[in-house]
Amino acid sequence: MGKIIALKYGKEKQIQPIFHKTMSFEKLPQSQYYWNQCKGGAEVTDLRDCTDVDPTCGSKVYRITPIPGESFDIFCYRDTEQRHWNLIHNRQSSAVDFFRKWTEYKTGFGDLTGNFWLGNDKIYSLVKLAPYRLRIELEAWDGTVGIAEYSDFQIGSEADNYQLYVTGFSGNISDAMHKQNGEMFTTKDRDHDQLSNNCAIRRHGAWWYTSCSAANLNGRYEIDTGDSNEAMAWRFFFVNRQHVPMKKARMMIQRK
Ligand SMILES: [Ca+2]
Repeated sequence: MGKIIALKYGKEKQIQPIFHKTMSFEKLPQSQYYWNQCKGGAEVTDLRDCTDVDPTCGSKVYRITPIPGESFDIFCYRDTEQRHWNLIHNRQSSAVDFFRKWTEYKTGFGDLTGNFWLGNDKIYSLVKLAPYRLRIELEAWDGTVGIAEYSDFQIGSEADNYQLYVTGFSGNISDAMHKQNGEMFTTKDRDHDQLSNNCAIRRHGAWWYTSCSAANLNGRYEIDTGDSNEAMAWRFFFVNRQHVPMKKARMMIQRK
């Protein structure tokens, strides 16, 4: 399972997804989440995550239980192929400030139906016990839409500083997450990046920075008036543009 990632800094790191497959999801306790209403008013119970939401059910907030004893609300997004995704990040305006500290990225912040970060602990609860894929949808200020999908996505626990494992790119834009693979999460108050300074401060965000990033989706919400190191940006979204500020961005994961 181990994967050796050759970095540019003259060393190698071993990136290893850890799946604890000993737990059984068939043993989840009976759900009493009356707000998990679907088409026709039918109750959706025992939702492990959005992947299990019936295709006829719409996009909205559901209560899920990815791990027995760990339940939380999440926005389940149904795509054009009627597949539901766990939305872990969404940005569509400047209404929510994303330049926040470690504990806020740990627990999550914002509005699940608007701008938000789900929370690193919750993302870890989702990916801890099963393999997931990641999909990133972006929209530039001129309306151009970009999709980046990764067939394998995982993060570590807080003890591992939520180390990122992401690979298997496909899509119609550049692979800007590649540089972040294997990195730990850095915020303005917790520096785990490769730079002598703090990349979260330099990029006005929080991310799996190297020194620093090709994608910066928690950066400042800015109108595209040119490349910006601090913006919510994606490198080479447009050819020959280094850090292209995005108008919309969202990240979602789905169990495989
Ligand atoms: Ca640093």
